[in-house]
Amino acid sequence: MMKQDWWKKKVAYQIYPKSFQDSNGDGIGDLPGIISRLDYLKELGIDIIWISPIYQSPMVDQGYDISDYQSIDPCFGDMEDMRHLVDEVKKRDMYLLMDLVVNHCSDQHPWFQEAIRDPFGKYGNYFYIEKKSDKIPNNWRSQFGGSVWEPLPGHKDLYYLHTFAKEQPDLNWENPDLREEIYRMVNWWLDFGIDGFRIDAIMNIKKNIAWDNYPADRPDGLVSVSKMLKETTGIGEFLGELKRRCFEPHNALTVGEVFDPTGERTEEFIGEEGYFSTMFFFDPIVPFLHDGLETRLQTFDVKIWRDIIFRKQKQGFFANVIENHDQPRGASLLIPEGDYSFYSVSALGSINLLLRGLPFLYQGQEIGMTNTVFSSLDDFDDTAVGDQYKEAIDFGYTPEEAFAFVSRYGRDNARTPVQWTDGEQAGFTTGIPWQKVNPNYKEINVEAQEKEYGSILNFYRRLIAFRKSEQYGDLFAYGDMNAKYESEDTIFAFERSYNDQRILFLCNYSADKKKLELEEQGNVIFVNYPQTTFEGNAICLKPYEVVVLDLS
Ligand code: ISL
Ligand code: CA
Repeated sequence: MMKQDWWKKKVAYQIYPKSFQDSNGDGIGDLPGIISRLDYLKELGIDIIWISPIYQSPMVDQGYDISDYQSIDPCFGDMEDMRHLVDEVKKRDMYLLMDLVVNHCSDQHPWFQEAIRDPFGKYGNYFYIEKKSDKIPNNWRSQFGGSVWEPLPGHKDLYYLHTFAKEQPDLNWENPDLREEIYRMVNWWLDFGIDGFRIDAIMNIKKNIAWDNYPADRPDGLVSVSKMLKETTGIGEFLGELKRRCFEPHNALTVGEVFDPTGERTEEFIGEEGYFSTMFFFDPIVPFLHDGLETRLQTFDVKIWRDIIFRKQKQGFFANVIENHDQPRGASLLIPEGDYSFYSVSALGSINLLLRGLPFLYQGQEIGMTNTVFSSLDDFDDTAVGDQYKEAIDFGYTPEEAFAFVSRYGRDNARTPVQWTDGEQAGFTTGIPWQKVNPNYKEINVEAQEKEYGSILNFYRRLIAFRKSEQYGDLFAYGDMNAKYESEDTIFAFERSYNDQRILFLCNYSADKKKLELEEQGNVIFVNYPQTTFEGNAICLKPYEVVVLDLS
């Protein structure tokens, strides 16, 4: 039987702090803003909160470039606010995860500044600094485009490695002194009172330090650095040590950002002896993980999506997401255009919450926030968008198609401010928001949905309460999962079972009605339509109807 860790019965929520709630009118969300919304999250049924980075940062990559790991960026508040936040979270019996970004830091971090001053000294060895040679620079392309090698400022013949932006130099995990420094910092935060971490870009920490070239994959002659990461072994030594030195002694909850479409890493990473408590299940939302899926997802195919999910459900207890700060809004990616409605959004939410795994909601998901509208490339703030656009052009898209592509997949879609009200700037700020509010805030906002029983928000509240209910909580947390009615292309159905309890989840993920002969009858225990229609042994499902039956 599956291990019954406490967190498996919980529901988690990601806060992207810049866009959550501003408290002082500077247009940037902050810690006091988060504190002011804790009751809202509690009422929604959230137990675990993950906050994207709030450390001191020049914000080249919105906080994923850290210049001091042990202080809070002034745009978010200060250490006292952080203390306050931790206390307020605990007071509500909730848990707090910070974002652990240790593949790289900021080029403004004192370590890197010291490395520039003395590349061959102690801090030079905290980074990958190499002499120019026939191997350096090699042909690896950074995740945000261009070479991973950048000349070290002030040193003609030296280069440093960055797998993301050039302002994010990679930390040298091969160096035991660097690792010690990281462990000290991680333990400091755990001692401070946080409950664990979401762990950023962790697969990047182990490099092929022979710096071999790989076959180019685009006209720029470079190859995505992910190719090297995929083929390099030995990361387990670092991750095992990190676990033993930090996570284990603190009994921390850890969620790895691990891309693993083949599933080969599941057992090693999140099995009984795994490095992390769990890791995100990205397969169904990150199109580039699958050959050809990108184009198919543009005309969304429920069968492909469902089968990707079913393939890995049994392998491990993953963290389930339909969106995050790096991906489009789930309601825009996973619901065909034109089908957006209370029913489709609630169906998507039900799948997110009732599958096996730890569900993560992303801020605004609970009110059905959608992708936004961009009028030109200037509308984007994200450092990743330039290369996304170039890649689309390289792929053969026209400039119009390439713009449509980044508008659909761009990370800024998920980074617009949370829509709290239909007032000025959607109630996010009294000033000018750092990122434009999605123009649909008049229709889609928290305040309006609180007042309406049949809103998406109130549906999510009932859904989360159902998932955690006395009667079915153990079943959803610890129960098995078996796919059902798989030969029906638009039916998303599965059985969950635990001890002698069994439920059937049924969803007609389509805009057309569907009559389905049932193998077994049961009591209706959860729905997204006011009425359920049976005809003999069949159930007549309306568009995007969800029905959960108790079969026990
Ligand atoms: O964003 C992506 C694609 O849209 C990914 O390739 C992303 O770069 C990758 O998932 C790593 O993401 C994490 O680390 C990055 C940061 O920009 C992302 O926001 C973060 O989630 C660098 O720290
Ligand atoms: Ca602010």
